[in-house]
Amino acid sequence: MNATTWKEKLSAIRDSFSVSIAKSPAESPEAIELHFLGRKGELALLLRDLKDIPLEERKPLGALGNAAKQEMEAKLAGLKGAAGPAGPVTGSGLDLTLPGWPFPKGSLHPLTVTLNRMAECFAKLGFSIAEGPIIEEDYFNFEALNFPPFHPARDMQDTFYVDLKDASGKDMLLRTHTSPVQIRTMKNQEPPVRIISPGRVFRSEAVDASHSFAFHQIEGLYIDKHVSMADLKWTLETFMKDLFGSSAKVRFMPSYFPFVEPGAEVEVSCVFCRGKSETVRCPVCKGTGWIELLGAGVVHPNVLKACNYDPAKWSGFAFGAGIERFAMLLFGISDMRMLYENDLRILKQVQ
Ligand code: 2U9
Repeated sequence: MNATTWKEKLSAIRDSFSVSIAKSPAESPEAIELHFLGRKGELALLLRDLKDIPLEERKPLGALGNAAKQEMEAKLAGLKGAAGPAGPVTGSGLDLTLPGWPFPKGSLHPLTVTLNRMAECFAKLGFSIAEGPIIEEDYFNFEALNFPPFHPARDMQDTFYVDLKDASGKDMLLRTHTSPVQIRTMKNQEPPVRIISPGRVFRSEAVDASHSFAFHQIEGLYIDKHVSMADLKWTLETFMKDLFGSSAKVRFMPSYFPFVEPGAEVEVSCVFCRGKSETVRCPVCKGTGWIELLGAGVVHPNVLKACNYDPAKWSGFAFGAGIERFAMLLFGISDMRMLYENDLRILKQVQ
């Protein structure tokens, strides 16, 4: 049994204990006590199962189990009208001074945990967080990023337009990436710049196990003197090793994005089979040993010029990734839609 199953079982015992208590006196307090707290009662049997759980996870579970036991004992004592001298016992056997049932603790959403972990890695490398609007102007989402009007590269990102116009009369849109945040930052700030921009983005795409019309991205931008592809490679390798462990390797494959030149797709060595799916084909890397996780490149001179940065003086790298993809790898989630359905089994697995 693993820790999550153990906690679910404890929660189920507490729920059925509450049901029994509510049925009292039809169910006698003594019978309830025997059933739940007796030597062979449900709680004792569950506490015995702790021995199958790894030592480091066992301690907090033991504390949870003991807390549940104390609450049940207190509740039964109140029911029997034997709360002891501390509490005023009413005629009904109800002690109103007893502590209430603790409210179940919430947990962070897997996407939030993933973003926090990624942001922490980049914080160690000196990146700070920048945020911006979700409803954007064509200029910040496309034009300043070297997508001229009617350029076919705009079709790479099917866009949702909204019924609002910007100052130049163009339709506003839901940002298709978080890159406009970097454009806004560069326009407001002198170099050097070292930022990550996490946030929600929108693309008109059919929903399936690995696509959604609304998802989350994290992008990074580093502008300084003499920044090169080598700096990009070191930064992403350091990030991947921090996130997935020191054996993670990174490789770059040539690719095209209008805002970077050269551009690359970045792959990490498979964190599941570690490239060793010889007998059974690894479902994550499909037996290739590599997983595509990011896009990246050296910032295009046209993008620097649009932000009034002199490309002869300044250079930089940028990268982008979907946070969902990282969350699925970190928490072993096979279908992206599970991240949006609020099923407690998904939400509770992350602490
Ligand atoms: C500025 C200049 C350049 C950010 C970059 C990518 C490559 C990329 C995709 C990964 C998966 C988006 O979520 S995804 O579909 N992103 O491939 N993004 S370079 O480049 C920038 C950003 C800002 C000013």
